Amino acid sequence: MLNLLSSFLALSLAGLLFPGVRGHGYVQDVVVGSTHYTGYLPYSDPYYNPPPQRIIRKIPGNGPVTDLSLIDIQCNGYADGGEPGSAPAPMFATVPAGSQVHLNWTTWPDSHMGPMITYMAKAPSDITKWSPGNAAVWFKVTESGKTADGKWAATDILTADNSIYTFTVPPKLAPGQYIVRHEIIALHAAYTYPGAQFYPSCIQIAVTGSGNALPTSGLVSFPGAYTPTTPGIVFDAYQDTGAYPIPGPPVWTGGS
Ligand SMILES: *[C@@H]1O[C@H](CO)[C@@H](O)[C@H](O)[C@H]1NC(C)=O
Ligand SMILES: [Cu+2]
Repeated sequence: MLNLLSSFLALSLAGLLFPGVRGHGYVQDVVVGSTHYTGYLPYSDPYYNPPPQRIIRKIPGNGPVTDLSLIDIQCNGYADGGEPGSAPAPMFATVPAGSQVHLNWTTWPDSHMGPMITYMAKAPSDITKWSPGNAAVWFKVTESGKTADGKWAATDILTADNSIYTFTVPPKLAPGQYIVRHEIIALHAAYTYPGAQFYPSCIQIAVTGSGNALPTSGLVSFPGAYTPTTPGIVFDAYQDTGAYPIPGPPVWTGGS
């Protein structure tokens, strides 16, 4: 009882002091090997002059995108000063093919169950100047939805892993510059469309190595890859205790 009361008080206090912190989230840190790259921090970075140099494309805040037709669905960026969404960031991380990338999410709310999905797109030129727009350039490298015993990638597994999501860059992936588009789709209101909440994050990396694998077909665009009728976009996470169909194309396995 005392415990309950004190956690209730702590939560209410946190809600009063940090009203923006209670819901939603974003990737706040990227770890490759022993190197940390702070993510784009939407509540402090814009107030620095000059702004800190990041490897993650800027986002407006910790909230979701819900309209699948907008460019915002690509990187949680919006058309801004003539930029067609997903304004490039000035830096990138160097990642050897086959190595792990750890994405540190802000504390994810328990209520926001859903899948975690990661795509990549190879930049045809300097990644710090490239925006894919509506081009079909994305391939899926990993996905996790709901396990057979009902555990969601977010929040169950993410929280058990201290809010760190880890994926491996395909070992045979051709070297070059890539955008990693990583997202959580929160399904707590996805029983209708619009309803599902998309939290994409675009991380700029340079992949090194001697691989030469690259998908040549099945590439998708954002917006475009998901529509209101794509399986998994409308899903009643409370009533439907069956398997969850993760939206988007199959995972590309040609680089493993
Ligand atoms: C995730 O990032 C936060 C903020 O920088 C930090 O406090 C926390 O220790 C990081 N978590 C891990 C497991 O590295
Ligand atoms: Cu939310």
